[in-house]
Amino acid sequence: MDDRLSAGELLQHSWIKKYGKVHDPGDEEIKEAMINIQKFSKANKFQRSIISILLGLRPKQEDIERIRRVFKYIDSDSNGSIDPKEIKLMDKKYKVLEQGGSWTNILNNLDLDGNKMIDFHEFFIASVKHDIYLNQKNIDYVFQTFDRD
Ligand SMILES: [Ca+2]
Ligand SMILES: [Ca+2]
Repeated sequence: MDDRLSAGELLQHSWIKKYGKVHDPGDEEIKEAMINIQKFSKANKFQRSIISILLGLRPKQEDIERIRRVFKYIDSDSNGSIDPKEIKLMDKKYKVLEQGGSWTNILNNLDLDGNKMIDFHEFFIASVKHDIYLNQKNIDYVFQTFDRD
């Protein structure tokens, strides 16, 4: 029995060594997501619904993948949702919470379906870079959609 690694195993082995960390989000990505979440939570209800409609219509695949990595990273107990405890833990490292702010309140504003947990969909809407989506073309599109009656 040959105990050398097969080509496939070898490839996988060196890939893990070299790129194994590629699926962990970078500090900048996490920080940016948390800053965006905070910004989003301060927008009014109308602005928040426009953003969520836009993102529901035309999410960019690269954004979904990037934000999913950040989401999984913050979701430390891997139960598929983020709670205040988990994001507070992150903030100990990244310190993005503004003075007088509260992650519990921020997450409340993100919780669109009111189940007290932030799922990926809710997290994505809040943490993606909004200005890319908030261009005139997209906003016109939303208003045309609502203008039909
Ligand atoms: Ca969790
Ligand atoms: Ca929720």
